[in-house]
Amino acid sequence: MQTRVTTLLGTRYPVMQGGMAWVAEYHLAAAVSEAGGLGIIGAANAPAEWVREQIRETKKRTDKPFGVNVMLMSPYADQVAQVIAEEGVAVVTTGAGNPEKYMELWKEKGIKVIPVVASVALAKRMERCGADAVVAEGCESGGHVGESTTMTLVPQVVDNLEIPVIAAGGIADGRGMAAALMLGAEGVQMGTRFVATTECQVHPNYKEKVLKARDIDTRVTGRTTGHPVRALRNEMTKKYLEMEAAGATAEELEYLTLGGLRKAVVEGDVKTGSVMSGQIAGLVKSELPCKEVIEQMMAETRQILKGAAQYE
Ligand code: FMN
Repeated sequence: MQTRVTTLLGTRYPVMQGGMAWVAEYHLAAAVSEAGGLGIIGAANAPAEWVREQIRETKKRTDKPFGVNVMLMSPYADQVAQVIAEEGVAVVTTGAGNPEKYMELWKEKGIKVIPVVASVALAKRMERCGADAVVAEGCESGGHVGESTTMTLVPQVVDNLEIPVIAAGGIADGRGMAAALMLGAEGVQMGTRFVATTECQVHPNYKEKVLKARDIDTRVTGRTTGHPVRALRNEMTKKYLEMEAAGATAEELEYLTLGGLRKAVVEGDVKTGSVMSGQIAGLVKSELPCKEVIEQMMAETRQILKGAAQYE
């Protein structure tokens, strides 16, 4: 399937794996790229040398394009931006801020810059500052979330931009992808679906929790602090939401989640850790290799798009 996104990314399919803190390391990124999508290393708050090593390990496993997700609020963002330019990757996705100050550095190296946005205003600002595409991420998604749903956000971003739009949030199969294309997106990014893959290195407890999740099992914590995060409900989210309702301060709440994602991903503590996941976890019922996830999804998408003629 060819869209402006496959041309931009240099991939076979318009499918990206979301950069996920602690989750998206080189095994996963390389597997997604080898399968024809765009694998992405999640740099999050990691030091630049960790990112360099991840890029090099990914290159050992695939000669296909892959990307790095840069969290612009990271204390290491400047060094990470530099490492990315030095090592050379195909794509950078950015979150939590404005990538404008790195644009020249990356563009000079031919790196495509794709900010993740949750509003039309931010999407327009990113296009003005030279973004090659945007990921429009709806609040169904796992991790940090905005206000709008994918269904409402994507067509509004599409209407306001010239550059291609990639839809994210709540997509895990061909039905979701076909719907995203119908909304005007030219590609999709998935996080939660890729957590439950063979190549994903998260602790088995984390995968099991995603696989067992039902439709209503996620919770959004942190609305009162201005940093809402979606995760699967557990002891931590229960306590957090109770404390939030009781008027706890941002500091008290932060203490509860400090290192929480690492605890869940690395140690498998899915009770008191933060099991970030999107609402679509309820649809994810089996752990599969990335190649199967992508190929099944593409076959299903094509089938649905063909069948769409019945509504004429
Ligand atoms: N997005 C980022 O831009 N940076 C991150 O560090 C990040 N960490 C995430 C960690 C987890 C465990 C999950 C599930 C998502 C994270 N995300 C992050 C969002 C994903 O990149 C992706 O956009 C999102 O998961 C898409 O929605 P979905 O989960 O419904 O597929």
